[in-house]
Amino acid sequence: MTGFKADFLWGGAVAAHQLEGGWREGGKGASVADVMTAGRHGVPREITEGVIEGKYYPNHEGIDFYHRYKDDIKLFAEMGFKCFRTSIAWTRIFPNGDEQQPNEAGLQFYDDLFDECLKYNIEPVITLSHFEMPYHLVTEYGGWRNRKVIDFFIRFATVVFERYQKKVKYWMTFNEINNQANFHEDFAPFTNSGLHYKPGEDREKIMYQAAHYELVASSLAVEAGHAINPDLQIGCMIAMCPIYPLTCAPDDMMMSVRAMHRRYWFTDVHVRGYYPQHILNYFKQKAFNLDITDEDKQILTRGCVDYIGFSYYMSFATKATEDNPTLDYDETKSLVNNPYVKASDWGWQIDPVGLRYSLNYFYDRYQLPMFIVENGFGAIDQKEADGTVNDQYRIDYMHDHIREMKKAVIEDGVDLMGYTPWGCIDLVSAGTGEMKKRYGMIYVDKDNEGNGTLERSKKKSFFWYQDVIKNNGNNL
Ligand code: P53
Repeated sequence: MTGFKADFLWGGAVAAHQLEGGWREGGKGASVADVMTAGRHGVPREITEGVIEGKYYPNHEGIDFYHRYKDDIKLFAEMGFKCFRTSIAWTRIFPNGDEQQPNEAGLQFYDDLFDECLKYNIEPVITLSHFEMPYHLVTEYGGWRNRKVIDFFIRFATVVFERYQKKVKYWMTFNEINNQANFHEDFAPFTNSGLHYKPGEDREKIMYQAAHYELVASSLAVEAGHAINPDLQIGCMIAMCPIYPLTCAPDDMMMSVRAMHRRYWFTDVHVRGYYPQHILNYFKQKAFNLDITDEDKQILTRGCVDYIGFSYYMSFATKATEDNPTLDYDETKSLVNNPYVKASDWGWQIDPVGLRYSLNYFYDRYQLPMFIVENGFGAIDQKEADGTVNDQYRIDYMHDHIREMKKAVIEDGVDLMGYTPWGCIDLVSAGTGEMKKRYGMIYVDKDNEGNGTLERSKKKSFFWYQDVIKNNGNNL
């Protein structure tokens, strides 16, 4: 191997709720993203009981991609994209989630969107559930804590697999399914699983139950997708933030292993079709008594994923402490700063070598093709007087990460399908709801309060990435 494959999937990634807007158009229902206000670094987004008048919900308008997608895809084509990763908003297809029949206007929207991509030979890469489940499923069913949601999801998945099987080959089931390992905070359980905890509930147990139903649903979706069209490639999607030991003290190393267990067992189930023993022991130790039936276990073996999609932004570090003799991992308490790397303005530790490490971690375990479906640098951009944005820091970030992924391919021999940097066009941040945490290579004129013309312009990184794609990464 001397470089990336000839058909390497260079592109960009977004999610429906972060850019489409049009939250009430074409019959769309409200999703979990539609009841989240804007926060900022250190100030969580508020999850409101329904949409409350007078509050600002940044996802309602997004960057108005719903109306502007043709112009935006034209810019992606100009950059040379081979693929474009987005999600299908479940609420455009089943506005409440529990209907029997899909909403034709929503289906038509994605037909048009995919046709527009294909016009430029851009392959759509589609996530089924990216932090945007119908809000109705939260209020009426309690989100993924309820087994019934599996059926609703499978109905949705089957409808879109059937409808788009000739237009979309690459799919993923649940975006960053393992974010909810951070169940002490409200954000991840709500966005992953529609879990709105009541005071006093056993958050951890409910999270594991919800994740189990999602893993069963993912497996059923993979099985259904392959039955509809065996050519479909259906992957999982894991938020990969490797957790290093702070030192080589044996207990720190073991703490890192235990932390990785707790954040990445999801991948084992997706790939191998069964739970790893350590997590079963943990369930027993905690006396969780989860609803995992023999039939579920059967289902899990039948829908193993075709590839591993993952996001990579940063690495974490952890250490053993005296008040934690059992080396138990708690994501809100167990992470420490890594003194060897710098962090972004939002505290995300920048670690390109960690991407090479992650590719090796996955490939050593699973030997499946991998797809880096998110990577990027959330930063504050300054528009110059002449309208340009000199985002050299973003170029540096991507350059360094692509260099490391190239080493993983050429020297370590991992099987890598593609690379789609996150937020190829500026969009609403998932974690904070801000606009000013920008990832794009295309600038969008809109601020945190929702003001701006929504006009698009090319940043310096636009031309840099165009060149990378043209050279299939050989120029780096
Ligand atoms: P924002 C946490 C850790 C890693 C990735 O994130 C994460 C999160 C959640 O914030 O999310 C993914 O916008 C996610 C995207 C998101 C992107 O990373 O918080 O799949 O929806 O926008 C970047 O800076």
